[in-house]
Parts: sequence; structure tokens; C-alpha cells
Amino acid sequence: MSRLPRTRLSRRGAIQLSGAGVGAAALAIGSNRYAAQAQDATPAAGGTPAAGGSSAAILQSFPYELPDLPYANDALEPVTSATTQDLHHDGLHANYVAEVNAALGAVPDAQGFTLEDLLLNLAIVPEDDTTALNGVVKPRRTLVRTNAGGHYNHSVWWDTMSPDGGGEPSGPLADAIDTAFGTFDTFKESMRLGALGNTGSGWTWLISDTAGALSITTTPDQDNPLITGEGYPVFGIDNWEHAYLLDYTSASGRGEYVDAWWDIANWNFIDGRYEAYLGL
Ligand code: MN3
Repeated sequence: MSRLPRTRLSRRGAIQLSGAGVGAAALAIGSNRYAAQAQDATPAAGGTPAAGGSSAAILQSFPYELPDLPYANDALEPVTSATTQDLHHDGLHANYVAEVNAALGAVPDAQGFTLEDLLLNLAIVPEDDTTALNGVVKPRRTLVRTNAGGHYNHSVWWDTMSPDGGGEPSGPLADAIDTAFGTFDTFKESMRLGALGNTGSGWTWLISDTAGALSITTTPDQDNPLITGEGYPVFGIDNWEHAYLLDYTSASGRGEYVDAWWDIANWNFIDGRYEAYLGL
């Protein structure tokens, strides 16, 4: 039995204990194991925060901080413009961070969680509590779900792209993609169809189960497969219009964006994220 399934089972155990009110002590087990795993891994050659395929921001706890882009804001042109990156990172991602911090200020029991463990344990945020944000009263757990999800999804997203990207995955991930989809081209087309079918705002994900088997899923808004319990998000493609509409203005813009996106896919990071999850 490989190391990872045991880790994941332990993390699930921690979730159940947390739900029973045991909380932070049980959760610290999962957090510490994950952090140790990241420290043991060989840093990826490309992105600054991408050691072992793990974005630094997802291992942080409250108060969360906006990570810097691991490249210049115009580095991904022409696939994604500097204007889009400015809006997306400096505007929208910064807002997710500010709002999750505001919503968690009154939930001290959740403040020791890493960002990733918070998503796995959203039930620690009281369901019947409400808070006013920008004058609108909302359930606190909904606010945390949306904004912690947005912070996580975008923290991984920046590392998932690189000006030196493109090409194809390698190693265990390449093998698993061939097993699940037949060919890399078929996989890309499946991701494209997922994005086109995800008609509102959301994400299309490549997810792994605890044994490393891959599949594709889509989530609405800023949900991700950790929140929905569907699997581990190896990587996602942002399907929100803010990710592409300034650069791809035609009626078929979303499909054109997904087709172009593979030129900036950072397989060095994505390969590492898959391998780190499986403890390879
Ligand atoms: Mn986005």
C-alpha cells in the first residue's frame, strides 16, 4: 500500500472527528502530514512557490495572504493578457482573500486550519450564522465556501500556468491520462467539452481518486472537488468569463481560450502536484 491512501484515510478520519466537535487537534494531524510531505519533496524547477507540486498558499492558515504571481503580469501573453491578469489576480483573487479573512474573523475554531483543510472541513463554520458583507447579509458558511474556494482555486491556478509551459505531461500523470482517456489529445478534448458544458461560472477539473485514477468533473462558482468530495483537484481550468472574455471576444470564445490554454499549461507543476498527492 502506498503512503498516500493511508494519509487520505487519516484526513477523512479527521474530517469525521471534526464534525463531532473534536476539531482542531484532530485536524492538525492532516495539516502536519501534508506540510511534511511538501517539505520532503524536491522543488519543481519552474515556479517559485511550486515545491513538490504544492502551491504555498494552500498550506497557510488564517489570516490568508494573496500570493504573488510567479511571473510577470504580461508573461502569459498572448494566451492571457496583462489586463486579464491584473483584473484576475490583483482584483478578484485579492477580494477572495479579503472576504474569507473577514468571514473567518469570528470563527476562531477554524483559524488554525490550512486553506486546504478548511475546504475539507467547512462544517466547522456555523451553518445558521450570518454576516453582513458590503451591506448584504449572507450565511457565514456560504461566504467562507465561496471565498476560501476562490482563494484556493486561484492560488493553484497561477502555478498551473507558465510562460515556459506547453508540451505534455510526463511520468505517472502521463501514464494515468493514457489509462483514463486513451490519448493526451482525447483528454484535452474532454476538458474542452467539460468547459463548454459548464454553462455558468465555474471550473473544469482533472481529479484523482486515492488510487490515482483520473476523471473530469465540473463545479459551479468557486466550488472545487475538495468541497464537493469528488476527489483531489490535480488542476482546473477557470471557466469564469473574467478569465478569458477580455481576450476571446467571439461567441465561441470559451472554446478558443481552452484550446489556446494548453500552450501555457505548466506540466512541471501539474505532474508534481499529482505525484505529491499520491506520495510518489
Ligand atoms: Mn477566476
